Amino acid sequence: MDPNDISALDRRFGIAGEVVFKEGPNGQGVVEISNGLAMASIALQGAHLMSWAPHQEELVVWLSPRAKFGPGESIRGGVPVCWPWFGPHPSDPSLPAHGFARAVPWEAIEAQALEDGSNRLGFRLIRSDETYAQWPHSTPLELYMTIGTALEMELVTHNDGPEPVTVGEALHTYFQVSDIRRIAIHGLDGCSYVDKTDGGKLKQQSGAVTFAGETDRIYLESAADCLIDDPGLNRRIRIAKRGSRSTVVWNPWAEKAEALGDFDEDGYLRMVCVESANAADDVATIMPGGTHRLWVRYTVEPLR
Ligand code: TA6
Repeated sequence: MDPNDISALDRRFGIAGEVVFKEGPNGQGVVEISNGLAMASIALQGAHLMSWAPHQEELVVWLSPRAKFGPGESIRGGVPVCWPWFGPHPSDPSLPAHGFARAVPWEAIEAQALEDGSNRLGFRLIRSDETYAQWPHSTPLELYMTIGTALEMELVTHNDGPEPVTVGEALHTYFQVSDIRRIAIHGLDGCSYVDKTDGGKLKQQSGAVTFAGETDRIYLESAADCLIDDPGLNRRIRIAKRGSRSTVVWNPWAEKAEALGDFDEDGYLRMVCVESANAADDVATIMPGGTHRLWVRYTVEPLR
């Protein structure tokens, strides 16, 4: 099936009244989900979840109103898939930061209505000569999402090649918050982290993470749930994960957000990235014939 034939995709995978494949504002393929539990939208490029909210809840995943769309563009916000490396390429600075997965087309491979009223969708990255030139390994990549009162995502890497491969990856999730200056992130107390705003120095977290300026940290050996406590929205976002040994926390603050050019006015105040990753020394090595799964579940609770 032509992955760009939106009407054919909708005939094959659409679920009447719940899951619709359609053309987005810039002609790119999008999937819109609205079931009895939640809403979500997904760009086919990068299998990029752009928004999610359980019904009666403020948006949980933040998308910049100035996000750019189009072939090769990375969408500011949502859940960019960073793969098969995280951050700059380890040896070739000419290659795109965070890998190519978020910038290339993916194909829909599954759409289901589950008994609990949620929808499960599956996508597979479409390989090309260009991506093989950057990554000459046979490593099929799939992303599965379950859209309900929780959002579950699972990034699945298969190693179909004859040699072990080492993958850096992240679900680079932008969470919507009332005001970055008022939130606190729990679950990282005592973890070592690489401080990318201080020359990559290794430091140790003490207590909750709070924000008063540009923050860009890779927490190592961090497996516990993270909690984003947001008094402004009177909610706690719980981030549970498996298959991820590092957690990245990022807010660009005003100057960097302005320089990036796709944040709206003061947009940096309304987002925080908490990324479930395998980055820095925590990269994942997959043996021939093996499979690596990075799984997350996001839920929203009232702030006690
Ligand atoms: O995950 C944090 C980070 O690596 C930051 O250093 C910043 O570069 C951010 O990702 C956004 O990167 P992008 O390539 O999406 O602009």
